[in-house]
Amino acid sequence: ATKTIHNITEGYRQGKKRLAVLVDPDTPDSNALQTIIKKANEAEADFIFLGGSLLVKDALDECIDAIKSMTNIPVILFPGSIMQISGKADAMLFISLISGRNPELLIGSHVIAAPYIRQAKLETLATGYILVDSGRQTTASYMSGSAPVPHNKPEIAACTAMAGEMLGQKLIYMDGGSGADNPISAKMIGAVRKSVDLPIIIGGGIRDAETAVKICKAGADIVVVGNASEENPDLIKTIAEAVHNVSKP
Ligand code: 1GP
Repeated sequence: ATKTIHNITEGYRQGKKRLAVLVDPDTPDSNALQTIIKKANEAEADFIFLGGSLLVKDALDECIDAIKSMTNIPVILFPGSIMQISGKADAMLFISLISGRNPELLIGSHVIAAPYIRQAKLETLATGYILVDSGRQTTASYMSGSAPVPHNKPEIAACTAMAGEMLGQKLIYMDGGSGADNPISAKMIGAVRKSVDLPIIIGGGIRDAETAVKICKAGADIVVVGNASEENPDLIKTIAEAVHNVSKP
């Protein structure tokens, strides 16, 4: 299956700016989940990313079933570990932590997961994942045991993304980590935008439309909003409209 990668790549080629709402499968109750998905529908959000660094698999399958019963928005797994794979999703970010030097997260986990993914007939989106220092230690940087790219070193991010593209990654995801104090700088996004011909996903600490627009204008193709969508689901619509407006003629 190659449906989702076509969707993302075509969007990028056409200069479309898109919003991914990040849902934590550990979302405490089904009311909270329902509200987020309802708002994502109303906002015409483009993707639901599903993941969290600490969840368990049963909760994941249930969560996908629940989401699928409420929306047609594609559900893309954003796995924090090999426990977070399910054939019920439309696709999965097959993440290589290229900012890190931890072999398990560059290739080890992928080898373990590969036969399972094949069996589940799950579409994989080869993603060069770059963690960026965002002012505080995030779950992602702690759990991955890797040093993030310093916030003020756009050239390191650019060279990392370039190497990712040369290695055959299809997407670049730069992440400040969930709950980042500072979203990734426009300067760093711009440097990466100039260095690769790939769709760029940006997330971490985006809490308002203004920031999302700035990030799109700097070169992001997909903006990911997690914490803010959970804390204030009404923001989903505001941010989606702002993001979509950037690409309207
Ligand atoms: C985290 O990119 C995501 O991996 C989103 O971060 O929860 O801060 O929006 P937030």
